[in-house]
Amino acid sequence: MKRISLTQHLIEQQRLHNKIPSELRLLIEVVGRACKSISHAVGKGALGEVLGSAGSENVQGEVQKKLDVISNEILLEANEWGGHLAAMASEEMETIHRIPNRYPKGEYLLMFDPLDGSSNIDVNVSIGTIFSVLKAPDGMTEPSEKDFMQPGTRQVAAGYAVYGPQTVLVLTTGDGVHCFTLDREMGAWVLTQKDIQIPADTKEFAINASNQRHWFPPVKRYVDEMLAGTTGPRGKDFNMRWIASMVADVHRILNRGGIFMYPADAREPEKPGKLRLMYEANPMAFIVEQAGGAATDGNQRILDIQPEKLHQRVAVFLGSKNEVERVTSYHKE
Ligand code: AHM
Ligand code: MG
Repeated sequence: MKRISLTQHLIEQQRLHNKIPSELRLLIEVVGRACKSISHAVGKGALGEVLGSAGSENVQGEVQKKLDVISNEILLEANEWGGHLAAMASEEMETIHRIPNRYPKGEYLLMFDPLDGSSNIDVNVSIGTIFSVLKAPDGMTEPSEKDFMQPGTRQVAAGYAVYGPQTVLVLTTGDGVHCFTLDREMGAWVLTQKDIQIPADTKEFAINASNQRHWFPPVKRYVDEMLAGTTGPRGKDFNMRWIASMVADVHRILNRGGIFMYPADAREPEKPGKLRLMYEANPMAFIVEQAGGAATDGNQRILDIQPEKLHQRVAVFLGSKNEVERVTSYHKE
């Protein structure tokens, strides 16, 4: 098998479509390199003394794990000095991180969830990194939070890494979705799947069913109909999977279809859903749409949402197109 590295893939894409400016390529490669370091730290587990709580809370009041903090630092340090970024924002930091004055600045904005699936860190279940790239608005001088307030349609790249049995990097620059597997001996990302497509139909769904009593009627109806099996309105049996790491659930859906849901519910109407628009929903929606799937918040396309806050939460329905369209239509009835 001819091995194509991440660098070669990006350079060829750049030649073919003239779509990936060299600064963006550098940025993606730096994020890829940071993900290798995170993968290494994750892989050490107890031997690296990286498990357990860091004894701090993030801006959302969630207890930070040591690996949340380590991963955040790895991404910040890797991306500071390359000259390709104007600023970064992270799920783990209250405000944006400007590039220090000692380094040159570039025209991109990087957002990330450094370690998604925190509840799985200490139990050796797949976790990952999610990232999203925007262009800084024209004429921006000193970056501020409002420069990040761009809808997901403006993303120029998005991706995620999964630290699981294999470490993989899934990437889109708006030209399909491609997957790279980390060759641990060589320390290289090798292209292993090109142009991933999500089947439009599925018999598999993912939702945290422990929240069922809080769901709103459209979600209740949609899940009840699936659970009714062959004699119900859907006329077929559905299987359920919930890993509690969005990266791993989305990765399964990219590979064999399915629908992933983290709905808003009746508990905190002013805080829709659990997942964050900028670090989780937007990048995953971009990837899923590029793979032929769909992503909505129940009412509108996630990528069309105009963000208002850096840490804004949003309801998420994404995956196989026909299923996402169905549950979205139930919200509109
Ligand atoms: P995190 O970024 O703090 O890890 O939270 C996001 C995660 C997602 O990866 C996953 O889909 C969801 O939270 C799981 O939530 P729950 O604990 O309700 O199952
Ligand atoms: Mg997360």
